[in-house]
Amino acid sequence: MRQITSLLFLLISCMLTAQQSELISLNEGWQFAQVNDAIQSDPSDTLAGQWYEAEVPGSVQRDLIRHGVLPDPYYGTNEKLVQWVEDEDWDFKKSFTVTAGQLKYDDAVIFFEGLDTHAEVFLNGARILQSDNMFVGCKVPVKNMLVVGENRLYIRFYSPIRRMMPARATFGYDYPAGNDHRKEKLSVYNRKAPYHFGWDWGIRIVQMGIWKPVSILFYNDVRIEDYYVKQVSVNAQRAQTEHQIEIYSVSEHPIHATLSAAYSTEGSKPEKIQKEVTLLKGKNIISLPLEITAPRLWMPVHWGEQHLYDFTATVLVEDKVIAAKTVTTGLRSVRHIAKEDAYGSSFYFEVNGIPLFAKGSNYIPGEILTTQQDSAYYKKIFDHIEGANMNMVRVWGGGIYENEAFYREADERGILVWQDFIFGCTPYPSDDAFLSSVTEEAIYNIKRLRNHPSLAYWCGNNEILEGLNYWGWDKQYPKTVMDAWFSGYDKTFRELIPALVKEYDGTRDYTHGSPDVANWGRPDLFNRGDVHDWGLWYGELPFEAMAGRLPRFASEFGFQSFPEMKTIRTFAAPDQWRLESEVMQVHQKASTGNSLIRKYMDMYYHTPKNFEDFVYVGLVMQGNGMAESVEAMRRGRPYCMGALYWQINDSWPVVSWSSIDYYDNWKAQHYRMRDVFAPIALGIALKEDTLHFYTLSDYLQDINDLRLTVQVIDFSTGKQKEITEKVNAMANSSNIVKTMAVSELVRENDKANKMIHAFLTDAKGNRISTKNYFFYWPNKLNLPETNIATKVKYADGQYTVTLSSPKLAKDVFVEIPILGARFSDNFFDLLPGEKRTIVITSPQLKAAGKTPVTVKHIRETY
Ligand code: NHV
Repeated sequence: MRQITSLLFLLISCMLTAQQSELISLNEGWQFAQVNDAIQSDPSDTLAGQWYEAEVPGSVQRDLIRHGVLPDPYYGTNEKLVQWVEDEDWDFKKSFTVTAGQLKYDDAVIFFEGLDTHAEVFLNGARILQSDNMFVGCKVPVKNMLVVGENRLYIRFYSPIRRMMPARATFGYDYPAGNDHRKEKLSVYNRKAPYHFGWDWGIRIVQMGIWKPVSILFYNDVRIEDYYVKQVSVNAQRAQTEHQIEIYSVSEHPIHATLSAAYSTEGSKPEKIQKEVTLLKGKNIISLPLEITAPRLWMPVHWGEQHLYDFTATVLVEDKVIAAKTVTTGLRSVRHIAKEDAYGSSFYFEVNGIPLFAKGSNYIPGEILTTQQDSAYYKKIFDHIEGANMNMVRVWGGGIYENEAFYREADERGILVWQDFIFGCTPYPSDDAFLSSVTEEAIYNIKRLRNHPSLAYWCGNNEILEGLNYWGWDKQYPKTVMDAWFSGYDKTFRELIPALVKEYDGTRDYTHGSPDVANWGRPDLFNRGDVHDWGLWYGELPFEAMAGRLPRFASEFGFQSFPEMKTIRTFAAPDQWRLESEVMQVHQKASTGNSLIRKYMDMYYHTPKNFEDFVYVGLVMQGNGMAESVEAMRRGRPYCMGALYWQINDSWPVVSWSSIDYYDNWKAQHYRMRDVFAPIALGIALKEDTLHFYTLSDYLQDINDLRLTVQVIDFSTGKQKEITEKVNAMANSSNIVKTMAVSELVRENDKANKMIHAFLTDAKGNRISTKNYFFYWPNKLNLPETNIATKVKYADGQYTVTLSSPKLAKDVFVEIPILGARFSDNFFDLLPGEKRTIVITSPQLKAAGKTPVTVKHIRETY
């Protein structure tokens, strides 16, 4: 279907006569230099400085690394060697040719989609732009400045540090921006990705440069500046849409035109609405209502198809198309339900009128060198999101408003997006100039993202109110400053931004910030809204405790681990493989990180023999512990309606809370999230000596022909008992389908030697969910010593590994020294006598080369 409508658009585009418009990329041919090198007093001398070729989109630091001027910042302690760049100013220049034909167009507009951050742009001797917000794209009309032949563009980027130092001096304090890794906290004055300044998982690289494409548009008469398909109301019977079309005219005379909005769907003739309009010079905003009966709805993943419509707006004058624009969107309704109820105040999402349990994670930019996020990157991150059965991601406020490709992947795969505005963990200024920049930024990004059906929710910021209330700033700053921050908070996040969301989106819900009111230190507030439950980890609560303090919606909770050894080897030599070594400390940004991992490991595991075992046990602990929390949340619906863990990814190779490391290696947690987020998952809870078996279903239909098998397995001798029973999985809910007294299964003094192995099979006998239940964590289990037999079938691109063990091998980790290889499964329990086959894929695997495959299990670590 998409092809048909794309063809329709192609046809319309072809009808746009060649002389009507011309769009030319200006990404090629840039050079850059440090200011002192670049500027010469004699203009004819400018080429004498040290100019380097620049990649656009890119950044100064990324280019300096590419040219070998800066070392690989991820290796060893190199981070400190790249810091000097942020204190310098940088110049970019390029020339481009304009033809006489191009100069004949009515207008020429240069579009800078993103300049990071303090920039002045010159064209042929005129200053055409000053900008200071990396999140705002700028269009500049330049027809009068252009000449036939060579034209010169020059951009000066000012150090965001030196540029904003006077703001700090006049404020008289440093903001409490704890994640900004420099003494002078200048991140707050810069409308620039906060994570560039460092984070508690983040390397600091405060970049400068042209971080988004640059282009020039030549056109006659009019251009369609923006096209919003506003979904006024959508249900299965009809979709009421309002097509808001922004047309910019350069004609001195009014243009009488026919404006139309059209779409077509498979099996039906194209539909359209049109209107006679008069376009005046400048901006014209015209709205066309369009009703679609029996729309094919866009559904989240696991709920149905992600149908997308292409809508095309055209401006016709005397049957000639003079401008056209197509928007791809899905028709659906999304509402955030926050209402008082018997427990407190609910927090959940309703899609097409159906309550959704949100399964997912918090997402950070996956590259510190932001522009390395290309289309392959977005595809890959969404493969990981989809691969773990998520249906929602939160684009967290310390990163960036993501690129188009991010939301397009989300649209196509049915993943809902919770979008923070980019503010986090510290108060910000709220003076008029600052707020006017924020206003521009909000309008620009709301307009840029509002056509995406995946975009579900706007959130003002991450944890600023939490910080103001609970992080002790009132003891460090005078009352006048605190008061100003509180009132600045209200002005920015309760007045300004929501008003802009209402005006420019008008369909989606907004919250001032996350969390709403609940605080992890005050479980009495867990009955209201969303919670960032850091009781696990910072609060040092055991994993088991999470089931007893369910929130209405967990928008953050997490646990750290080291990345696996093959990732550590990329940045640390063997003599650095110690927790407190200089290199490992550079790659552990959370001050209490190592001690907390150790503390939890002491609670649950025998002390690992060496560093490599520590890394492995830590991965397993994170995976199993987080799965326990997430399962409890899913079992806890409808009281609890979401589990978005902190955090899915990394922006460089580092110790962090992520479930996938920087080189795309799934940590144990990612496999366990895949299992516990499965559309139908089996859950087990122990309550008063009784095991409760749950079916956890996201499907919209009841599944009535499932079979539950419960086995008691002795760690050494294998299966001792088996019970099977027919069960159902009721649609979109969590239900207890069977209970069994523990005493029926295992004697008290046998709990350290036996486990419960339970699984669900469908009518055809296919396994759809498996769950191993242990009565204790490994330091209280009598895990047997055992050897795993491994057989590998080697083929190019794919190894098939068959494993078996005479006795239980717990949390088996299959390792190969190739970054980013994919495993059909990993970190699993191998039952006594079980034969299990897994498939490893990577283009780097060769049949002839025989890359070594090694295995490890918990009993071997002590
Ligand atoms: O520390 C992990 C993550 C952060 O990376 C990120 O900013 O929003 N984390 C922890 C918290 N929030 C977030 C909770 N913050 C605190 C916990 C304990 C004391 C003070 C603050 C994310």
